[in-house]
Amino acid sequence: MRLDVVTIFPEYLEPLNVSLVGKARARGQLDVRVHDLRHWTYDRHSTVDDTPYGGGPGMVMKTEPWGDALDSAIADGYEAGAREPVLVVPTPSGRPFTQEVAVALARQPWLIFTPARYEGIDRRVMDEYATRMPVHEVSIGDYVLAGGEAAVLVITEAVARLLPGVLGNVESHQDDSFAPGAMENLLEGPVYTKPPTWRGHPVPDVLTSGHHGKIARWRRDEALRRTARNRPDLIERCDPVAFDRKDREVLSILGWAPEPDGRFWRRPRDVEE
Ligand code: 6GU
Repeated sequence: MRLDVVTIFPEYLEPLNVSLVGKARARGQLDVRVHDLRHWTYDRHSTVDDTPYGGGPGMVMKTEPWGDALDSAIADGYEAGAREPVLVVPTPSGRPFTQEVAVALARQPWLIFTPARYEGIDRRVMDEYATRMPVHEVSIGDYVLAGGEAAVLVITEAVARLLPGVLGNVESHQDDSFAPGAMENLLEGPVYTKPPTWRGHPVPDVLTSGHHGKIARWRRDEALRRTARNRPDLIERCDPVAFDRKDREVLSILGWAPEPDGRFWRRPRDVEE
């Protein structure tokens, strides 16, 4: 997979040299090119932004540097044999970046990222490239970052670990908390390793019992507990056929009850914990 990133902070992308993504690059599984947007400015101050038409606070990134930078990265990629570029535009106004989107992006041969300051890029840039390639505007969550670079790191890591041969264990991502279809989208429960007791905290007995059936059931109970506590929205969204008798028992103990349609809703509490 080829990745191009156009940014005014190339050094912000240094983490792409480290860990999983760094190793994937070293092995030739990922070809990452970071481009300095200011290279495509021609004035003394390397200006990349200007005041917004229509007024208002903040600045808007100018069309010309982005157009020239993207044209250059795109021409470069095609010359290197890359095909079918997809433009990924990090913006708090984008569609939510989910595991499903990560899986879809991991199937693409070439991603071009355009991290911007949050007031954003002149709309005509996206309109122009949308005539030549798919453009995906994505947000990594409901908060506002000062710029899209951190989002590029997040998206790249989520995508790179899905590429064939990048994760050591092929099955590692099939039971990810948000893997499409996996565990009905429950969060993963807690994990333990040696020593058996640390500072007076023992590992739960069931995990050392050798009872595979009991271990699987315990893990599922823990997953349900953690999901009910941290992400009640995921329980409410679950298709009720995904819950077996024991699941229902656990949810009921946690204060959940089935609606007539079968979906689970948190029972109203007298006192909030
Ligand atoms: Cl992708 N960019 C910025 N600037 N802020 C964000 C974001 C992206 N996703 C959530 N907040």
